[in-house]
Amino acid sequence: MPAALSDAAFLRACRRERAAYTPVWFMRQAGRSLPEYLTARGDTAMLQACLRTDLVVELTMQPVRRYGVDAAILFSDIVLPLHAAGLELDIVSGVGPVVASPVRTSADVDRIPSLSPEQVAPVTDAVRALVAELGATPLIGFAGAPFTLASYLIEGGPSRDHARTKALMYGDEATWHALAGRLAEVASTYLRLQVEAGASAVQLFDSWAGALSAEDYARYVLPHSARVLGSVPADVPKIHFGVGTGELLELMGEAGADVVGVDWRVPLDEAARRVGPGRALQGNLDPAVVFAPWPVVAERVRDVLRRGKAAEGHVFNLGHGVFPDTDPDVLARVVDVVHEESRG
Ligand code: 1CP
Repeated sequence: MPAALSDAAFLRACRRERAAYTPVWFMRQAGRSLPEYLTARGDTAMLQACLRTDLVVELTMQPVRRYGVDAAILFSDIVLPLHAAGLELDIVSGVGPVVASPVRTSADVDRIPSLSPEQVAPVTDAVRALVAELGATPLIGFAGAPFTLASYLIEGGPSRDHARTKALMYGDEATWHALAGRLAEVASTYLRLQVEAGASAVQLFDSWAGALSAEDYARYVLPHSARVLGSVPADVPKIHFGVGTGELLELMGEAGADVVGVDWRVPLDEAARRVGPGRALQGNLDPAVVFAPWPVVAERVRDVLRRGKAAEGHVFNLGHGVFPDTDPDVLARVVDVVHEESRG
């Protein structure tokens, strides 16, 4: 890795080293509120777009150019590797991932294919092109964690309460572990391929893990996520994120994260106490705050920065993804305030 890249503020903060300023990027910075995104994607279906190298490169670069963020995240989706491996699913506009036949029995689990490198060649080609174009700006690769992926497969689509997922988990533990094990294998392969192609950090999205108690998370989920994170080379920073995970922050760190992602519900100084030493934090401006008048936004940004000082390393982010109707100019101003204030 070139020295300028290795020395980037984002990677330094992930490694809990002093950085010249607090680095910032936004979950879902690609493919949301940008007019240039809508123009570039046109009527290309989401999963098709994720497998077009030229589009992935362009859509990943757009927020870097527009906002001056300190890291790029690959334009893709957590269900992309399952689709590429041959599982029948789609991303329905305005809904999210939808699975043709939900996975609920051990025979269904056996249908889940493993992922081979050539199936995601357009993605790894995009990673290589991006690394060349990004220079000293790090590229974050990502995958969906076994629980969050399993929820889509078991429920058949997005779910608020994850009731069927929990029913399988609690009622048929062997099938649950078989399913989570397969998904861990797909996620590990997908992350390894992105890292080999040049991604300099990875994020494991367990967006819906907050639906579980700490006890259930430890028993049914943590071992599988730990396997995924453990499969990534030690020198590649690993971010582990979920929504509503205030009660799980310590365990999500123990699963093997260098950086624990925190949603907007737990202030970062309290999150640092819960996570304990040896890990950095990422977060955690409420994504709805950007709709408030600018002085309120600026004060909230400063508050996140102040509380983030309690962590051994801090990567500024939203507490969850950018809302689709967010004004891009406000996000650009947030980046400026984070940089100015943290330069001290
Ligand atoms: O962050 C970025 O800018 C990169 C792009 C990205 C990422 C990181 C997309 C593009 N998806 C994701 C990850 C993802 N996908 C997560 C984890 C992050 C999170 O918690 O937000 C999850 C849960 C999904 C599943 C998903 N895909 C949803 C959520 C549905 C639900 O259960 O509520 C949706 C709406 C999608 C579709 C999707 N993914 C990405 C885009 C641009 C879109 C919209 C595509 C379209 O509708 O045309």
